[in-house]
Amino acid sequence: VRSTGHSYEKYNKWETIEAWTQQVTRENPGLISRRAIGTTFEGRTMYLLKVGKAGPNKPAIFMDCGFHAREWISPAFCQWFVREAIRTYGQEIHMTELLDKLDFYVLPVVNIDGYVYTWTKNRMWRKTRSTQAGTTCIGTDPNRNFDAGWCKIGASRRPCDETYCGPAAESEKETKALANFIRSNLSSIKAYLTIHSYSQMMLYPYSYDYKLTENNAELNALAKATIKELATLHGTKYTYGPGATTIYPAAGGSDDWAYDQGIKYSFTFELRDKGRYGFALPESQIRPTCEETMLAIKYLARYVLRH
Ligand code: ING
Ligand code: ZN
Repeated sequence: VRSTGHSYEKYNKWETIEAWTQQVTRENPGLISRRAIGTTFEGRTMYLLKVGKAGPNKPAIFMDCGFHAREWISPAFCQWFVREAIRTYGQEIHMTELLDKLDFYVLPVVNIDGYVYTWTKNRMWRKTRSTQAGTTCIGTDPNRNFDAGWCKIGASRRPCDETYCGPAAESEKETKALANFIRSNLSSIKAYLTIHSYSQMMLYPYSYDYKLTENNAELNALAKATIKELATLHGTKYTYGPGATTIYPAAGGSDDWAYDQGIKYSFTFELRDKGRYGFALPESQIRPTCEETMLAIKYLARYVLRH
């Protein structure tokens, strides 16, 4: 018999994560606040946590998890991050400085409907669960649905495909809510981080084109240093580079869109592993994966704070 309670070292179902967002906020009022930024196609509430010590005009880092339903290690990492933030604030100098000087916006699960579906019907579901007239196929790929070279490459216009870009950019309630939040907070958001799995990569724009960003040299150096830091804990090897040449060309991704909004530090993380377990990463790997990823995110955040 499995407990229904929340655990940072297990994969938690959505209702458990939802209850956790409320509890962790209640228990840490000086460090966490929670707001709803929208609702999903099936009517679930998208909760966003703001993690940081209150202060005027703080810069912010936005991080989301759970774009793709089957990438369960991703929401597990967002939960782990919040726990580590509250556990180590006032104890560990770097986390203390980070939370004193900036805010982290953490969206624990973007594609909640899809995530629920992976728990109830199909563990390997990727897309949202939206329906539309004219097809019986369900779902849009949320990471092909942003207005960044929308559907021009590495995405499909066929609703039955896994990389369906949707009927229009931001057609999904979930991507629209995320984009609206970022547009409304552009003056404070200095970095955009989106957590996926798997393949152990740190990607930056562009994926929708082979062109390089204006700050490509800086992003390359920062990614190199960040994955070096990640590897110090368990020796986990990451590759890094622009999405189009490092993983594959793919338009409509959130990192490219955030970058083109003016957020100069925009990264997609592809967490463990490299394919042995793939999306079905065992729960025994939640701790080591989250620990090493914490090092990477903290390193990146300190860099952003200094720049
Ligand atoms: N990988 C990403 C995907 O959406 C990606 C890779 C990153 C594409 C950034 C576009 C932009 O296909 C996974 N595993 O989802
Ligand atoms: Zn993904």
